[in-house]
Amino acid sequence: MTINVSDAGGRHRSPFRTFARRALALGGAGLVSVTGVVALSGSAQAAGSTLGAAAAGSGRYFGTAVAANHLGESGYATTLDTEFNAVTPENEMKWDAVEGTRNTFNFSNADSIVSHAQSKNMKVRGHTLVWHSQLPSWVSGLAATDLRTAMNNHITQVMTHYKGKIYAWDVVNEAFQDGSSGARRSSPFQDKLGDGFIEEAFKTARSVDSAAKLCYNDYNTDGVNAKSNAVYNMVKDFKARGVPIDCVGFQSHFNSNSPVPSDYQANLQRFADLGVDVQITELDIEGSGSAQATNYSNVVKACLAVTRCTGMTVWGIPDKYSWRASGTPLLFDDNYGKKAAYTAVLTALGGSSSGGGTTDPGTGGGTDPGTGTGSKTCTAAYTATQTWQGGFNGQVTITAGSAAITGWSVKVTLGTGQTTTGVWNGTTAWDSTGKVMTVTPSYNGSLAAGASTSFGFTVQANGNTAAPTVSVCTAS
Ligand code: G2I
Repeated sequence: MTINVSDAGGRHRSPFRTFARRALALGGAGLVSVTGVVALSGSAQAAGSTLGAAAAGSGRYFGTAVAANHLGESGYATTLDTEFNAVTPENEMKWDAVEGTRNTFNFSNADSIVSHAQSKNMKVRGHTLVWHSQLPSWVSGLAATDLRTAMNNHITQVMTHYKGKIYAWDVVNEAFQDGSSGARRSSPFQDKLGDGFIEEAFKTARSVDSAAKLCYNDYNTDGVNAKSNAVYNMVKDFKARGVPIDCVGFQSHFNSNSPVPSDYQANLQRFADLGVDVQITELDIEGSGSAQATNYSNVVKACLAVTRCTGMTVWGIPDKYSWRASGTPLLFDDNYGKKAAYTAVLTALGGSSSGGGTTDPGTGGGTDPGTGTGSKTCTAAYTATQTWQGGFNGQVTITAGSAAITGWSVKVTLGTGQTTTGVWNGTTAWDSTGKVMTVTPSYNGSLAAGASTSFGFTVQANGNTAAPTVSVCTAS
């Protein structure tokens, strides 16, 4: 369950006691993921003037694939930092990049992307752990038992290295065949380990980082077709048997041969109805001008219409760095100029390039303008990330509105009987009842417009598994 609230203001924060401590490591059997839906903000949220800020207005992220070797280019870095609040390393986390030699891990390029993202409070999608492509030949050469060991070790080492830093992992990528067969794709994993390699990968992933959302990601699954039906049946089966899966990624690489399907939204919705989040993970649409713009707009609207569509990622920033540059499939031209597609996306997200129009704190419908902090706002969205017999972990994601903020404060009220046994990434002050904690940043107070951070806490339910109430986000 998710609650979004919004408030603005510049109230003073008192010195607070720190209860920061890492989440309990929760392992194994009985762990149930209840990662929840994202609801629209309940009160006035300034319309964003950037993609990230506009998406944040409905509690979503807007991300891009990033290549480490472009981060030094100022136009690239500026556009990334201004427009996006999530990143996916385009190639740097793939098996060949991080474990080209068995058990020798090289994270340097991926680390540079993750630390850049963290410094800007952007979400990171991890891409990808188990994929038949960009797979070193030493892996393909292994016999079954050894391959299983290598797969689980790879997942464990990579996820451990990035533990706590990844919003969602593409645990398994592109495991199904194209066409009408609905069969699994031949790969070293499929051919030697059988269908079970997918669920084994997800179970291993959950055991390593229980806070990251675990996704299955694929292409040509964007509409209802034989391939998406096969993925759908797998996800349904996983949910029925308690195999951990939190999300499904729809790559959404479109062109005239593979246009945006008319049942795109319906397809996202049927997956969401299985109890998983859905995400648009690698969006690009070949074309130009108004036709391209309309297609982009339709994709964004489809995500916004599906409550559990938690965010969108385009597969690169300027056309020139696209994996299919000649098709000019992205939102920015080679000089980082905004294309018609950019404006269409921003508009579909509810944003406006003229500066938003709703950022005036004196006229915003329902937000408390506070004192002296102008248009600074934030929203706070609660998600239960894990439950177990006797308790649960909650996470609150704070997202800045259309102006950068340097501090935030969120009030969390526990239910009757509930107590917390730990709070992390936040500093707490309790009221005299011991039920209401005001949480302020421990290190993560500065957020760019539209950027997010989160804190988490463990609740001992004492018979009450209701979600705590997250009531006010105050920005300063
Ligand atoms: O193919 C588009 C995407 C389909 N879904 C999974 C994604 O991971 C995939 O991304 C692309 C990257 O955008 C390309 O940049 O994956 C390709 C590889 O399958 C990437 O291309 C590779 C080139 O093939 C290599 O020659 C090159 O060394 O990029 C490498 C790094 O630039």
